[in-house]
Amino acid sequence: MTQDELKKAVGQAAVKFVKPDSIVGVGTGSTVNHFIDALAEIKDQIRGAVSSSEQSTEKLKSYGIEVFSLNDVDQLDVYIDGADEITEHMHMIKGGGAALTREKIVAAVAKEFICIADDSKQVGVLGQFPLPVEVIPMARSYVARELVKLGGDPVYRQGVVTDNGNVILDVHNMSIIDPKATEIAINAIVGVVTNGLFACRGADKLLLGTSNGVKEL
Ligand code: ABF
Repeated sequence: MTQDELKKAVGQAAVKFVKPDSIVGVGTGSTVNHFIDALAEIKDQIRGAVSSSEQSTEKLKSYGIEVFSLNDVDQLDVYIDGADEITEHMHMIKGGGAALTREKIVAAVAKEFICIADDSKQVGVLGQFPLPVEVIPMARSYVARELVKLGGDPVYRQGVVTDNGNVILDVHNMSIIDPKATEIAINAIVGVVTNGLFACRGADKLLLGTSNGVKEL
């Protein structure tokens, strides 16, 4: 099976975790796009969605799925989202799609975070994928210097402005032995909005697309 077929399989499998008459937390990326396609098939069974990006909002609305403001929702039963890397401990690197801040906000509100990913995303140690860090534009150079002190090689993601009007530094060669400690240390740098480590709040369940079918971990 191709990677996209694996992504489609997990996107479809995630629908069974959507509760009737609920508002669903929806992530961002190509795997999530398959989930949205599948969600559209049962749109009459849900109240709507809270979205983690303008990209997902546009797709949800194109299917006639109501998109709610997170401020109008007390809590979410489930948040469905992809990842760039995920470990056996359910720690992730996310943000390849530049949506990491809103993804982390919606994930924080959800009772259950279900990650959907093809098996190429499963890693032993995080960091092969450059770690995205969302930064207030005026602080970009200062944050880059601070990230170097932490042992990383930050690269400015040219031409990308996030939905929140910020910029992204992709940090290469980070030794992420303790994901929670690294997440906290990067967030402590003044000017950092969010970083793409989802370890303090990791996934609760992983639907992994493999050539032998979808594994629930
Ligand atoms: C999104 O899913 C991002 O956080 C992450 O970068 C992306 C993975 O992209 P894809 O599903 O397209 O492989 O949540």
